[in-house]
Amino acid sequence: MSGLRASELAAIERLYRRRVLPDKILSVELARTMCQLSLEIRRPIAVLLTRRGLVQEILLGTDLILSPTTLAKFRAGPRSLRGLRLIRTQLHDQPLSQESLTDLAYLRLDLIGVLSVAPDGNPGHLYLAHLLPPNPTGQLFKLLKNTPFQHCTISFNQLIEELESELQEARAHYAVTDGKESAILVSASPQGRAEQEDRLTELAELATSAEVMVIDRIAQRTSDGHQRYLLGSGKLKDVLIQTLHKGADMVIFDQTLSPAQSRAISEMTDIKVIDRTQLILDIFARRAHSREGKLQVELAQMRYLLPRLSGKGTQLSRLGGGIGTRGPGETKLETDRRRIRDRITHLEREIAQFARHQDQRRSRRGRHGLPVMSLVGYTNAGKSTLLNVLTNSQVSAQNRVFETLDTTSRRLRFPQDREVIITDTVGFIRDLPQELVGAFRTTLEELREADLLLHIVDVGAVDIDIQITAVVGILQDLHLDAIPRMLIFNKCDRLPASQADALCRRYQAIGVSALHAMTLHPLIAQLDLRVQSLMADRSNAGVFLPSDVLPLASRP
Ligand SMILES: Nc1nc2c(ncn2[C@@H]2O[C@H](COP(=O)(O)OP(=O)(O)OP(=O)(O)O)[C@@H](O)[C@H]2O)c(=O)[nH]1
Ligand SMILES: [Mg+2]
Repeated sequence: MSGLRASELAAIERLYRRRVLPDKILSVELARTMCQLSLEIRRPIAVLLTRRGLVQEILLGTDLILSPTTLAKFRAGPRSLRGLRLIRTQLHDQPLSQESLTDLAYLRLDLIGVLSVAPDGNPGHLYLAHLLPPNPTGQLFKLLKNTPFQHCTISFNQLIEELESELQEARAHYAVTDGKESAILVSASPQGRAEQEDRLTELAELATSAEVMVIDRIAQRTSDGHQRYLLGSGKLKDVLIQTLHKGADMVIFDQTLSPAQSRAISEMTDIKVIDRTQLILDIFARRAHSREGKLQVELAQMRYLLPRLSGKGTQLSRLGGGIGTRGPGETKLETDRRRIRDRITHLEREIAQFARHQDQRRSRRGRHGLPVMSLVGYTNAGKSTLLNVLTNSQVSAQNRVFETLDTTSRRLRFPQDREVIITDTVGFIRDLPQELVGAFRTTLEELREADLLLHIVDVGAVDIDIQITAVVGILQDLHLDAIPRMLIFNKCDRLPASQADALCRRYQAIGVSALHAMTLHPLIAQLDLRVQSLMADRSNAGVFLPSDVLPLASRP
């Protein structure tokens, strides 16, 4: 409030003492004083009024940034209004600006109004707008007919009551989410349209896998990835407005939000905003069944959270329950950095113990001398389905990403009693969050034991090159690229036979359809050949080979 005299400041401060009756938008006295003061200081003055008619905040100028106290005290959800209205004076008589309407929508104010100051310092015209419930025309707000202030007869409490009940009704019609959380997906990157769309499709699969209903997707091309909010503040407001208007519970960004960006966004809105990594962590938290898996997910969540703590502890509670905060970490969200660090150390220790046991398990298995073949590949490629059909097992296989988290090993017996161990592991995804690669290192350590990696690809996926490259990249990161690999194109039934054949030839892959056991013969024959040569190599190297393998009944 620079450049003002002490007397002017005192007069402005006194506005806090004013009360407005519940059925009035603004009292005559308050309107008069605001207009006179405004003329005196040659600046707009705005008051934020509560439903009880108290002045919550006074703002000078036209920028509207609510204080953290106000944001925390008056919350707005997608289906409710904030319970605050803003009335601002203006020295020139003009309709509500686009900026004001944006503020109305993204802050979900009860009402926004501008009151023109007449040249004699009296209240002039009053321009008003309020939000609309979701409607077929997609209109966000309604502009009320402007009137001279003294002729304004609108009863505020009646208006707001009607509006609230319309919002409730519209909610029943529009947001049919079966009690699920719902989200708007946003990609903000310099990538081209097609690539962004592909990625949004994958993000939608991830959301579905986390049981989040996708209400809309927004692709925004940005030139610079290092913005304060990941995308421009105007565009971010747009996204938040859409989210609220369509009744979504949260925004999910395809790009990773830096800790600074997460904080900046959470200061601007109380809508839940998460990123792809948090979504993936959430899915992992849902799917982790084994004790080790749970520890690994919790470790990843803690590592992700640590730099995002503001130190105030309030940032975390902003996230609320549900997506992005689910899982073993849930009860610890209120704890401070120190306790999270302690927890991380503890988890690391426990996981290291598991890793030692796993080594022992592996060496026991190693004694049988059976070759190990590990299924690797993009998530949802059909790895578990293939393991099931090859080994007559019942590992869970479903049409949703990250179905498998825990490693499973089964025996596969070929004719002439040759046997191998086949292991199924967690699927890969492009840009696998670093937190997860680190946390799943022990699970992925299993792959180190493999004599052969069976790289399973969903041949019907729109972007098989991207998926293959992502998997190969992760194998390189894990230093597993020296292990021989066999490329297997699964789900050939999804393409016309000629097209599937052509793709298999082009990539030198073996085509199968795990859903149709008959199609597996060429693969089994190939695997048998590889096993024979593996065994031959081993016996040449003097490795012990069991002449007669364990009976199938003792499958692990
Ligand atoms: N059309 C068709 N669908 C298949 C085939 N193989 C698997 N599927 C389906 O693909 C979906 C994913 O299969 P999963 O075996 O769970 O895939 P996964 O690679 O183990 O996936 P994650 O564990 O999530 O990494 C399931 O709905 C399967 O029924 C196939 O040959 N053809
Ligand atoms: Mg699986």
